[in-house]
Amino acid sequence: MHDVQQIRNTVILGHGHSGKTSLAEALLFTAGAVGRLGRVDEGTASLDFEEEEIRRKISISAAFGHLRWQGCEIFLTDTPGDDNFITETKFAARLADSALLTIGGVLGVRSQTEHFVDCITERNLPCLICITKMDRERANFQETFDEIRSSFNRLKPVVLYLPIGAEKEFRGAVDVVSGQAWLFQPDGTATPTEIPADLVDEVAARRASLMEYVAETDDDLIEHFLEEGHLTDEELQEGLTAAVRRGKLAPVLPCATLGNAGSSIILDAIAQLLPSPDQRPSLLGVNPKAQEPVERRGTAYAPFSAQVFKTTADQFTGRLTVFRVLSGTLKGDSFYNVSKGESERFGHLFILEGKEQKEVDSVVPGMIAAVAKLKNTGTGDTLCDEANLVRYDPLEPMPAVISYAVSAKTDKDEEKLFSALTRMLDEDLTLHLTREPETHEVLLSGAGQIHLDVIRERLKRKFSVEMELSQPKIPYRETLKGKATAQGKHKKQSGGRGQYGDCTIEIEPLTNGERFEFVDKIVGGVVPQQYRPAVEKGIIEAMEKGVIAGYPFVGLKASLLDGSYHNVDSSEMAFKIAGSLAFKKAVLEAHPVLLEPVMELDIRVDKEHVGDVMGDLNSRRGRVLGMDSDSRSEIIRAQVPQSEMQLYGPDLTSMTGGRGSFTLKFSHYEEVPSHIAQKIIAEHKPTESGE
Ligand SMILES: Nc1nc2c(ncn2[C@@H]2O[C@H](COP(=O)(O)OP(=O)(O)OP(=O)(O)O)[C@@H](O)[C@H]2O)c(=O)[nH]1
Ligand SMILES: [Mg+2]
Repeated sequence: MHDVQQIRNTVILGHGHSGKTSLAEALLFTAGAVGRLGRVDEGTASLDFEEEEIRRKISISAAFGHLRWQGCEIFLTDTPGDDNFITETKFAARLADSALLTIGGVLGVRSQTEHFVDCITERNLPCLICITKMDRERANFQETFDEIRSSFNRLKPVVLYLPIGAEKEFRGAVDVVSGQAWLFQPDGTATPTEIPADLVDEVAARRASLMEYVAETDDDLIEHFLEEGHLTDEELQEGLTAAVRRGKLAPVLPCATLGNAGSSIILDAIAQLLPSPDQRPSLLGVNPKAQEPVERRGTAYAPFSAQVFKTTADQFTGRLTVFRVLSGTLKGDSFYNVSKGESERFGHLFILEGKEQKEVDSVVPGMIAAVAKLKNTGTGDTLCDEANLVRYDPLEPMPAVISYAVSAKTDKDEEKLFSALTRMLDEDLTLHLTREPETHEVLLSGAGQIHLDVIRERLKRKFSVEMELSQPKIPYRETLKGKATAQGKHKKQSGGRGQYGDCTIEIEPLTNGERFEFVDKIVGGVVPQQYRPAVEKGIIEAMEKGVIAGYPFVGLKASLLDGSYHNVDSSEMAFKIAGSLAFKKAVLEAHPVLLEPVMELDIRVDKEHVGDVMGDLNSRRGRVLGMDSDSRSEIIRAQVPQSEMQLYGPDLTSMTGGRGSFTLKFSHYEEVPSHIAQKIIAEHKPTESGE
């Protein structure tokens, strides 16, 4: 049924708003895979079908298209361009055989474009570059091309088609290789035409330049070129195809897919120039049992292997597992999940077309397939033939950059919320749920503000539960710097049985890093043995509640020095209260201070942003520990108080135009500077009196 040599699996990459979804829709429509040209702005795109995408007019999840062109079966993955959803884009890029990179004809290269170019060059993915929105005012093919060449020469861009007309007049393109000119038709196809007179010389010049580029990609060709001064038509065509398939040249084409202009030339280029799965290098994995490296080729006859790159949770249809077949043929009703070490059975095999699922009997390399209701398979898992084990590297999500304390809007929904969130963790590896032991809050962390907003909307739509997010509490602590002695006396002797407890304690800082130490220094029987542990308990309980700002008290050594008791009225309870009174009184005399958690921060930025990022760290009370650099970026290591890092993700994005990233982990506790501590203490006061 499916001929691997005719399959193309290509991922569409590009910065947000560069026209990826519109391009995919135009390709699907032109090839007859969908009945109408879907439009993002009208909410009719078959690939941006989720409500959260329609409302925002952006792509949030990878979506899949499937079409036939020139005898080829093309699997398209449309990806999100926004930083918030980049993890899924990276997963999709890692499992594709080739890429279409979109760059807008008006705005050109954006800072985020670099992420996508990295995805392409890291795997040496064969790619076509589509200069989009050529119909817009001020769209400029030549300037955009020059910009691509100066920013991303590593892609080796070459002009494959020259546009005919510009802006509103953009109406066709000339194939630089064959010299054939084409006029675009509203249905996305193109009809042959004469090269406009004013383009004749330019086409010739472009062809000469292309020839040189192609010749340079191959030793035989360059030899021939240098001898003859040119390549034959055949050498040029074949040399170009070979160079593109090996990722050595990236052809550039113009299009304006909103009016469906240029779709057929892009489809032609996908079919003719981009590789089939069996033309890509072998895949490297390991056999986990034998602990040996294993290679797999992308042919239908190799042992079956695949990798899961998306899992969706749906309240009604259940779980859908989407995977890319990497080698071999899958038929039947089960496979082996080597990452989990168990077989999984499934009912039907599907391929995806937008939100539709189409059942198929078997799948071969290059195909993106899906099965429903697997029990234990998750994103990143390798699936294979049980008799021929292979496991590929897992997919690493981008680190979370923003955290909020999460709770249900109404208390009764708490359980429902967390069960829904737990299901969502499954489908979204950038989402994390953690319980903070000190503040007792549950934190929801994600890839950015929009990401968490989308999660909130999805929870409401799919699980009918409303979530609230608030700034997480900072787990401050209290401690003391001085020494003090105080007496605590609890005495009540009116009516019924009285209460009497009296103790004197001395407190001082504990320097061994422990939270608490209690020393009994009572001589003789001024406080009977049985009441002394009660004093200790009273202090511990009071420590948990804190003294100056309501945070747990740490680093305390307390010595019980003296006290008195009453034969009838003394009790454990009375001594507990006396202990806590003595402690609270003593603390106020012992120079109490607040401690705050300090985080260790690694920031990656490019050189030009180092100054801004350092200046900003300074204003956040940060301390730079060191700087490092690798081939692509500068790495700044710093320590910054947690309270200054609350919205660092979005801030870093705006400081660096999306080209910065960071990781954060707890380092240690440190004293809060007194002017800041005063504010925190003052904020605590009103609730204390309200208690
Ligand atoms: N004039 C014109 N507008 C276009 C063209 N292609 C896309 N647009 C518009 O550009 C905007 C972004 O297009 P999308 O296709 O959603 O871009 P995208 O790259 O998928 O964006 P994200 O999914 O958010 O990353 C929309 O308003 C489109 O209507 C085009 O060829 N011409
Ligand atoms: Mg999109």
